[in-house]
Amino acid sequence: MKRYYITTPIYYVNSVPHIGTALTTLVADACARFQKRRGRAVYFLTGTDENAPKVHRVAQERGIPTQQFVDEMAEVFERTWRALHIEYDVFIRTTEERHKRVVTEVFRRLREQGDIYKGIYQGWYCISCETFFAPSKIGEAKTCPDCSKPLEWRDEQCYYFRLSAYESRLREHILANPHFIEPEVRRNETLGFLAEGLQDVAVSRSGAEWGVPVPDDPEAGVVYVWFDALLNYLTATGWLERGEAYLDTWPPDLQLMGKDILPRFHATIWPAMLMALNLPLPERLYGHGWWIVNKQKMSKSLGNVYAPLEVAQALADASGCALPYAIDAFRYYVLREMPTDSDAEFSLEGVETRYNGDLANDLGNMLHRTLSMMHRYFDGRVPAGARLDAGLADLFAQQVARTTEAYEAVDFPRGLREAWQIISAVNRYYDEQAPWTLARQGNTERAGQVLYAGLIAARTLSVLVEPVMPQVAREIARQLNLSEVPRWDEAVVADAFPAGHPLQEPVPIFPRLQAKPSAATPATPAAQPAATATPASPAGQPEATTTTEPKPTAMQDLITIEEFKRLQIRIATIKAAERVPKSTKLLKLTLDVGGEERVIVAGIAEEYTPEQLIGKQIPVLVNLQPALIRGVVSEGMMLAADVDGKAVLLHPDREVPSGSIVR
Ligand code: ME8
Repeated sequence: MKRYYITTPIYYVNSVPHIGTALTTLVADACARFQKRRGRAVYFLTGTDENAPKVHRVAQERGIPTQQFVDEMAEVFERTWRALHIEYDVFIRTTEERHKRVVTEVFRRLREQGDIYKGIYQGWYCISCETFFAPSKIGEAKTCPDCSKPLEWRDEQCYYFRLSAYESRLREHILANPHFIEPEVRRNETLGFLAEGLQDVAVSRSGAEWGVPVPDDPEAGVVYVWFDALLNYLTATGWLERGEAYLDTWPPDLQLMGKDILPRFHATIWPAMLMALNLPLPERLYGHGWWIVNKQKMSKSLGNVYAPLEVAQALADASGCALPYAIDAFRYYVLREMPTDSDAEFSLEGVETRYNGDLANDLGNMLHRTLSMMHRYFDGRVPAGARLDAGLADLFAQQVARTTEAYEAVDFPRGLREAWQIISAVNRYYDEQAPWTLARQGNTERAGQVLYAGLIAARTLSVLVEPVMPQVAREIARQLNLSEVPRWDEAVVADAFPAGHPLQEPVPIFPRLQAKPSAATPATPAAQPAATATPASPAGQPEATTTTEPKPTAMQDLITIEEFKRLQIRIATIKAAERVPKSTKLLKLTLDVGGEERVIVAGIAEEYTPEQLIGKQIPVLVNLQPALIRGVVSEGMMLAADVDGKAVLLHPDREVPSGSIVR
């Protein structure tokens, strides 16, 4: 069966991931998870665009060999995406040999069949947008029509791709397939772009030293980075090596990107290249709007470029929310506020407001108060005979259908609004029925019936939020004592909880924000986030959650063996060690924990040099919540003896396999 193939753009590695690139990748992850939940086999591709002149230029400015620079940056992207709970299937890098082979092969084929021909290029090039512009499109100032940066003049021999030959076929395809380009506004933009007439595009750059060499013509330099980059989507299917088998993935079902790179590149050059290769076109191209910050475009010079993990960490610090759930809360904000047709404002105040309102007050509170009352009045067990009212069952099913339809249309803001209607319905139902009063008056049967609606709603929400907040979904399921998040097509089951089903103790997932989030630093705008007023609990509802975590118990408290067993300590072998920039105390250690690689940050730089550590074996607590330390995601903690505040390393008595359990 063909897999549902989803792609993001591959990102230039001249800068680190930010909320813009995170947006597209998170939307793609949510779509991929949604399709998986619905039972489809999914193939989710993301990666990095490394052969660009601007990438080479930045590496040179920093005095780093370009290959080393792109290796390091690709790792930063992978780590950031993984830390954001993004579950891609393949991470492609355009410096990989398999990709270069595809670029070479396609260039040769199109040249042989006359779709690529040699000419002279005289015109302007924007290195920031990596785009050629005909002299007719350029004004007096010689600046880029897209980004306004100064252009470079090019006068060189080059190869052209015969884009103009595909203009009418492209127009026909767009007109005949209303869903090929979405949303509507992008489709119209593209048709407008085509109406201006398509010119052939330069697809090689002479004199350039970084990129895929033009095949069989060393004088011609390298292949134009966009021609190279677009082919990543084909490389990742194994098109060149797998014969017909690549059709288990090809063509893409959904290609996601920002509006900046849709009309000119993904909706024009890309399908024309595929037509020239006689390959089926993607089913759907979706171009979302941009994040803007303080009503302005994000840019390094304005200092308003947010780093996603720092936003999540600031939220965790300010609220006391565990980092995995704060990361999910960030994901929720991104998908709830995502710019679809037009642009949308990103702000830390907005993150806080959604967190306190939608997550702490609505979702968290519904789960918490329902479980609290189940424990208070029913000893934490589902009472016999309870079942969801038919009216509510219909309403829940209708909201699931609406959410499904919106997610399918990549409209997560609408999908989440529809899902939250279930929470509002339960809150209204509780207000009307007052189960706490029923229980105190001895009408436990009716109280149980009412609370059952809250349980079913929480179960349904675990399904609907999974694409957006996977860890939160799992935690909701755990508190409901379900072995896993239910399947999408079983999101509403009126009698899902049998009589006697034991429920876990409620644990607040989203403690309310009390403090101002500490500023999300390096990549943070000057503006500080505003403190958000804590919305009061709904009046007269004694069971509204107390969301603060219990204070840690006193030091002398003894722990049980069960508590000790929760600590997963393993022996790790140190594979690499380096200083964390601008820190005298911290080292970044890359560990082998039994076939799995982990990075941790350890405060031992004053006692040990990186060189002393390579190959050493140390005990590491591996199930510690990840923490962002000086821009590095630390995924565990090494254990060492503390001698007058100085760390002294511990080693096993003899060498043991990496990953050995300590107990
Ligand atoms: O264009 N708001 O890479 P890139 C929303 N390598 N999304 C944004 C954004 C913002 N303010 N800023 C960036 C490239 N994005 C090429 C792609 S694909 C074959 C080659 C997102 O690193 C959005 O998805 O400049 C945009 O399309 C992408 O980042 C551009 O990433």
